[in-house]
Order: sequence, then structure tokens, then C-alpha cells
Amino acid sequence: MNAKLTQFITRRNFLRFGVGGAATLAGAGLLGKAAQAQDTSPMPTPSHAGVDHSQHPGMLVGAVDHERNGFDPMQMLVDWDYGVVSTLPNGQTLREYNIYAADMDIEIAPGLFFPAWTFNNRVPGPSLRCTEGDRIRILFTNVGSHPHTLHFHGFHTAEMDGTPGIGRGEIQVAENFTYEFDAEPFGCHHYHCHALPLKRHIHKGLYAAFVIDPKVGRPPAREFMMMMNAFDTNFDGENEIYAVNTVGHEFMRRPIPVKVGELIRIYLINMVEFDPINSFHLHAHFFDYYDHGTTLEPTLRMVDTIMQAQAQRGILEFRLRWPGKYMFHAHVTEFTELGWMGLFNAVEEADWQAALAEVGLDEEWDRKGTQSSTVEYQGEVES
Ligand SMILES: [Cu+2]
Repeated sequence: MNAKLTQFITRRNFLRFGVGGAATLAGAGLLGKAAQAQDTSPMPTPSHAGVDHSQHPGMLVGAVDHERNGFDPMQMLVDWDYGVVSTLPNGQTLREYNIYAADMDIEIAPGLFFPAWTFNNRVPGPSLRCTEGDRIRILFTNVGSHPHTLHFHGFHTAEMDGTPGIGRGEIQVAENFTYEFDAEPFGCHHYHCHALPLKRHIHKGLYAAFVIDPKVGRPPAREFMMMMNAFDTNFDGENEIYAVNTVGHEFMRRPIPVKVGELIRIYLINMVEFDPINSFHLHAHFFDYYDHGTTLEPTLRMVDTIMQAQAQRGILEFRLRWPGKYMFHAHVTEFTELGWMGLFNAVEEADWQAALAEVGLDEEWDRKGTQSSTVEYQGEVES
């Protein structure tokens, strides 16, 4: 057996016994009666209904306590930070944001905690959204334990680049700095800490989406922000948990409700460190892809799989034709088994409320997902 294979198997065992065992222990304390009934079973069944685990024997078992984390991957799909909006004397829209770096333990798989570095106590950090040409002003405060920066992908001066040794460079603990620039080009971007060693600072959780809407808007759609990320829980330079929006297999446990036939738009970003390539595959359908989101016309048409290297991102658009559950996942089998796999639950209008309720969502989630753009579309709407 070669070294890589041995390591691979070790990582499997870590999940099976490490995470499974922890979930059983944590579950006993947190879930009370239901969990105690499970104590006698070597492979406890989560209290969530709706997922038949016999079909997915490799799945992480149990559920993450989103309330304790303070964030929910399902809400992260639709929650955008538009900043505090005002108008400058020259008529330009000003958006002001507050971002702080802070250390925080987060639960990334049932019973598995990771000592994260966060922006605003969440991983990924707040998803900033604005319109092309807006003035962006971000007060960044470092209340963490290490020097950090904010490095945006977009046009800006060297002083605003958040790179060590350039301009203000690293922002030391208990210090702050205001980054300011105009939002361009429109597209699906991100920001992250650029302190050194870079891959450690990023992988600890210091990254987030930065979406700039084109002035002419995009056609109305149900929009989701999906951050592909991963965690090296034992600091050996390899990831043990892979996910979209931090929590492994969350969207297997809670399939994402969508409506049959509606336009779905995904802002997909890859911030996985240590593995050079990630990918996204959609089952039973094809999508259009806008590389970096910097064009109004797709850069790829009719594909069902795309790959993204580290920090690459893009926009996916598709419609699901028939009711049912459709998987989406990395087409790297190792990643899927370690958490990067989810489901869309496509339903007809009549079943919409039930589909929302099944995964703990309400009309507010529906509204946020369908009214997230900062501008109204100026073109023709396809029926
Ligand atoms: Cu940092």
C-alpha cells in the first residue's frame, strides 16, 4: 500500500470513528431523550426526517448546532450584506461596512469543532453585495490573535490591496484600518486575509463573497451564494472536511428548496486550500457558466461540470425541469465523501410551503433568495 493510500484510509477512519463517535457523545448531551435512545446503536440515526441514510452510507451522521455556531449554511445561501447606504456629494452611492477579525471555535461537522479565524464571527464572512461603480468603504478591526488584512479581488490602488509590506500592510491586533475603493468590475468576487503564511490564514476561515451587480442587472432569478471550503482539522496540510458554506453534508440533510422551471443563479467560489482543484457537478441537468461573472453572456454553455482552481469563481445559471431531488457535488469522489455533496429539492408551486418547512425555512428565506440584486434588470425577461 503506498503512503498516499494509507493516508487516505486513515482519513476515512478518522471520519467514521472520530466524527461518528464525537457525534454520539455530543448528541447525548444536546439532544436529550432522542439521543439517549440512540446510545445503544453503534451508528445512530439523526433525528432529522427526510433523508434515507441507507442510500448514503458514507455520509456524516448527526446534525450541527447552527444556533451555537451563530450561522446557518442554508441562510448563508441568501443573506447579503448591502452595507449602510448613503449618497456622496458627487451623486455616487456610498456603502459602508464594518468587518472585524476574531478567533472562534466553529462546528464544521456533527460534533467536530475547528478553531477558526473569522470575519464577523462566521465562516465564510459576510457576503458583501453592491452595484458596479459604488464607493465601498470598509472599517476593518482586528480583534483576533494574529495580524490580518482585507484583500479584495477587484480594481483598486496598491494602498487598498491589503498586502503585507505595501501601504498599511498587515493590521496588527487591536488596530484598525479603512479600506476604500470603487466597485469594479462587476462579477462574482471574494475577499480574504492576505497575511502570511497565506494558506494558513485563508484556510482558518478568513474569506467571503464579494458580488458586484452590473448596472444593467441580471434577469430575475433565485440566487444562492455557495462558498466551496475545506478544513484541515489536524493541521497536517490536508483537509479532513469539505463543504459548501462550511458544514459538511448540510445540504444532504437539508435539501435546498427550489421551484421547478425557475431560473436559478449560483455565485460559486472556491476557497479550498491545500487541494489545487475543486469542481461542481449538477445531476440530470446542464447549466451556463460565467467565468468570474465579469460578462453578461455565458463563457461556457450547456455544461454539467466545471472546475475551479484556488480563488477562482463564477456564476451558474440553470432551470430544473422536473420535480425531485437532484444532487450537486464536487466530481472529486474523496471530497464528496468528506462532506462536499448536497441536494436540490425541486418542487411544484403547490408543494413549495411544505418543502420550505421540511428544512426549517420560511417566506423570508424565499424573499431574500429572489430579491437579492441591488439593481433592477433593464433587459427583457425570458418567460
Ligand atoms: Cu490573517
